Amino acid sequence: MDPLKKKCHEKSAPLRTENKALLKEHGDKKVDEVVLRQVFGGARGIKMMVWEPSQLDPIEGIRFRGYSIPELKEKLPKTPGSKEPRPEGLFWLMLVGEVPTEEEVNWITGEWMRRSNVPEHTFRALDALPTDAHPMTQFSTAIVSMQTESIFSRRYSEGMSKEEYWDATYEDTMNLISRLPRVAAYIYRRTYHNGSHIAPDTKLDWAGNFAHMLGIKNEDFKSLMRLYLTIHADHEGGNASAHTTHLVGSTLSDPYYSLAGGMNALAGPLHGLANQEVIKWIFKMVDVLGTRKPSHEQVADYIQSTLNAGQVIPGYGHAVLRKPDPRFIAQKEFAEEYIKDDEIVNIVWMLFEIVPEILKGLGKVKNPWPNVDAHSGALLVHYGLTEYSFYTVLFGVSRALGVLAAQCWARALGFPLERPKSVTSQWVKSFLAEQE
Ligand code: CMX
Repeated sequence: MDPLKKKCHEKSAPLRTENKALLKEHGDKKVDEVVLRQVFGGARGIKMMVWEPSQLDPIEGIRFRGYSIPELKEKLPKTPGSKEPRPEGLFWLMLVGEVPTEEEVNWITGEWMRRSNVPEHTFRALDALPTDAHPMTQFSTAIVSMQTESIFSRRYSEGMSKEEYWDATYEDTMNLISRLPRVAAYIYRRTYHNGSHIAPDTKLDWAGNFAHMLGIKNEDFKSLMRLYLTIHADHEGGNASAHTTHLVGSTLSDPYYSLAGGMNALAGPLHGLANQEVIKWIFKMVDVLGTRKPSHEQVADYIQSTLNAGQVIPGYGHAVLRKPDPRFIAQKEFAEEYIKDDEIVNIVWMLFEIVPEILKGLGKVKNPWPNVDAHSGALLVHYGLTEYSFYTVLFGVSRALGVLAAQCWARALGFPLERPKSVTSQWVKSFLAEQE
């Protein structure tokens, strides 16, 4: 058994026993109350699932196994010559709850390279799609097409015991994560660079090699990818991509089907697609205003015109957060350190000064602050990755780390089929009548 898998088993097996005992004793304890507003309002804030890799605080933001983003930046092993944490280290942390050593992170890097072979039919499936198919359509297709390789599915049909589910899920998780950068880079190169593909560099780490296969030759861009793929990895279990992956997985669909489901949720403009919407909106703004150095008044007017048109300001607001997103701040700090006087970055910072006041003025927006998507596009544009339709794929490659680590735990802890209750409007009316 490989060292990570062994550790995962050593950590999860006793917790499963502990949880069983805990539920036997406290199973009827009330942890939440649900009001009608939540029933109609997208189940905001209802506690209804257990998610081990990370937890989100409305004010502090995300913590991965208890560690904030600044702490991760300090504690996770780095690639020599880069100051940014390696996503491999975050995956180890999310999976087993321990900050890995450099040796352990190097082991994952090697393991993911070893497992990274993408089946030939996946490339053929992608080639069958028009190159103007949205990159998220291509990404989702590629993930489902690789389901033919699922070890979980094969072992289930052979009659696997429940006790082994976690083991097969771990194998699929490791294979799937290993392959995602190749698939994503293939989509990028076929869509925007006439299919001139770049072979992997087996000496590089997971994120560095991804940057290399995208074809952007810049060491700072490799560092950006390390940071980007770390901070987008998880945001507890209730967000749409995580929850969808969890829900699909709860039917014992394998990690390929589950992740594809999660990616389809990420592709929505209120979720992961917002990163492309932000830069699209900024590009349109500079086009309409005819300048890349707009004044405060011009930007404020443009924001107002977007709101007047009945649209949201992309990159602002959040269903849980009530402060500027630490993932936004981490990207801002990266820009402050690596990027000097970039016009689009300057606009992003200007928006940070102007948008919150305007949104507060609407009186209905619960969080007027920027989220993770408000900054990422400007950084990518700076390094020449201007094709914004691709941005959500980058988000997806990262998000796979958290949602698949969580799926390993869901199997290890023996979580059941997810099945909440729905009601009809008529039921609500009758319920209220009875109350009166
Ligand atoms: N611009 C304009 N209006 C906004 C807004 C924004 N950025 N954020 C919220 N609002 C509006 C809502 O549309 C809603 O209006 P109505 O009552 O007229 O429908 C009202 O404010 C209340 O919404 P809320 O409770 O503050 O926010 P929700 O929890 O319902 O939604 C989110 C959260 C993220 C969908 C919303 O803030 C939004 O649409 N933001 C812009 C899109 C975006 O950046 N999404 C990315 C989120 C991060 C991620 O998942 O990647």
